[in-house]
Amino acid sequence: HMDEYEFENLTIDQHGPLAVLTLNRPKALNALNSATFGEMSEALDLIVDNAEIGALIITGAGEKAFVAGADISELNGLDGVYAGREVALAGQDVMSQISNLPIPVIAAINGFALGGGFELALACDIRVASPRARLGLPEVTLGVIPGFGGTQRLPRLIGAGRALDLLLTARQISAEEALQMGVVNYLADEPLAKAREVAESIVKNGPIAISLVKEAVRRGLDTTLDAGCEIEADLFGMAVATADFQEGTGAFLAKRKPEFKGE
Ligand code: CO8
Repeated sequence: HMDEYEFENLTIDQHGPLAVLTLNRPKALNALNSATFGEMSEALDLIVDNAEIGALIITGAGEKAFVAGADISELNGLDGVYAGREVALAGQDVMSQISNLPIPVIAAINGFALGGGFELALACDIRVASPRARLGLPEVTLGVIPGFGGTQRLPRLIGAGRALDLLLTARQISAEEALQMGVVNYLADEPLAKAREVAESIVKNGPIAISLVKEAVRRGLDTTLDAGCEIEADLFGMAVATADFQEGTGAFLAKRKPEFKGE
């Protein structure tokens, strides 16, 4: 059982088919240092290897912050083009590990999501935020740029114009403004509870279909419409070849609830 695993900077809990990964470094408002990235990567491996788990929620411990960015004291020690590039690539790997998971990932943004914390939320599939959350990309105020996928994922999500405004001004936005922009999907006083509710509504569906939807969207964003539609047709074919497809369509016709087996 996953609750047995001990990490220093995060916890993982399992509630039936839902896993919750909670970043927990109270002394730095859950900022991401290299040790935390290493633990995240290990935790994600455990989650993906656990066939019982159908969805993952990522959140931050405490009232104040989801994640206040990359760890600035660690960044401050970086020296030279090569070192900077390596740190960015290492963080990007973990972000990609999240977006490539075959299960849906929901960010429950309970407070500040700044810099790398915003980028972490962007690597998730769906975002739920507390009305008190604040989001922003303050990197340029520190003389650096986002390095964990933010310059790429944000414009894909909300368009280049709105993304460049946030990237260049470094202004913090309220959760309400983030909702209007389409950065977050839902506002909720209890973002973790709302994230659980959203996850529950996803895990009722066919797990193979869910993972194929994620793959189709992810791969389609990297290519042309025609090539993306070809990817969709390939993945549609794979879905049609599953027992879950027989079950889902058969259950509809028999007027009963489907019981998906992930086969
Ligand atoms: N890194 C390290 N420590 C942090 C960070 C951080 N990102 N954020 C907060 N802390 C620490 C503070 O230093 C403070 O520690 P201490 O108590 O020892 O002084 C403690 O957390 C509490 O923070 P504050 O006292 O500052 O709390 P406030 O309520 O006054 O302010 C804020 C809260 C507004 C969230 C404020 O802490 C803040 O502005 N934090 C930094 C936000 C930021 O700029 N984040 C972006 C970092 S850059 C980044 O993420 C780049 C990613 C790409 C890197 C690519 C790699 C090459």
